[in-house]
Amino acid sequence: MKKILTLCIIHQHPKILLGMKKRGHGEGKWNGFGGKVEQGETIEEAAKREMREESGIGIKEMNKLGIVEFEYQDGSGNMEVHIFYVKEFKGSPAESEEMKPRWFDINEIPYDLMWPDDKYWLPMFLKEKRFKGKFLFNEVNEIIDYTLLEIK
Ligand code: 6U4
Repeated sequence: MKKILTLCIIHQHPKILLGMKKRGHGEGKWNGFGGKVEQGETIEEAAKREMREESGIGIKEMNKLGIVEFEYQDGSGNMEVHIFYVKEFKGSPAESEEMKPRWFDINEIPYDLMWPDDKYWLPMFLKEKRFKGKFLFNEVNEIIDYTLLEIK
C-alpha cells in the first residue's frame, strides 16, 4: 500500500527553511517539514498540522507544486509525497523533538546532506514550477531510475 505524505518548504527569498530530521525515516538529513496524512484529514490539513508540530510555524498561504512518488526496489515503503510551496506564515521556527530548523540561502542548499532526489526537483520548486515525478531507490537509498516532468 502506498502511503500519502506531505512536504512543506518555506521560501522567503533568498532563503528557504529546512529542518534536520532528528529521528525516523531520513534521520540526519536536511529536509522540508511534513509527514503522513492521517485518517479523516485532507492532504492540506496534514501539511499544516505537520508544519506546526515540527517547526511551530503556522501556514497562512501555500501552493501545491509537486507530487512525487518514491519507490524502493524491494517493493517496501512506497510513498506519494505532496510538496507545498509556503509563501505566508506566522510564528518563527522552533526546534521540535523531530526537527531542528535552519534558514539556508538558496545558493547554499546542502544537497549532499539531503535526500538525493531533492537536487532534481528543488530547482524547479524554487522557480515555482509545477512538477510530477517518480524515483526508484535501492536498499542504500541511491536513485536507480527516475522520471521528472514539469507540468504546464
Ligand atoms: P512519524 O515518525 O510516524 O510521526 P511522520 O512525521 O508522519 O512519521 P515521516 O517522518 O515518515 O512521517 O515523514 C517523512 C518525511 O520525509 C515526509 O515529509 C516526506 C519526506 N520524504 C520522504 N522521502 C523523501 C525523499 N526521498 N525526498 C524528500 N523528502 C522525503 O525530499
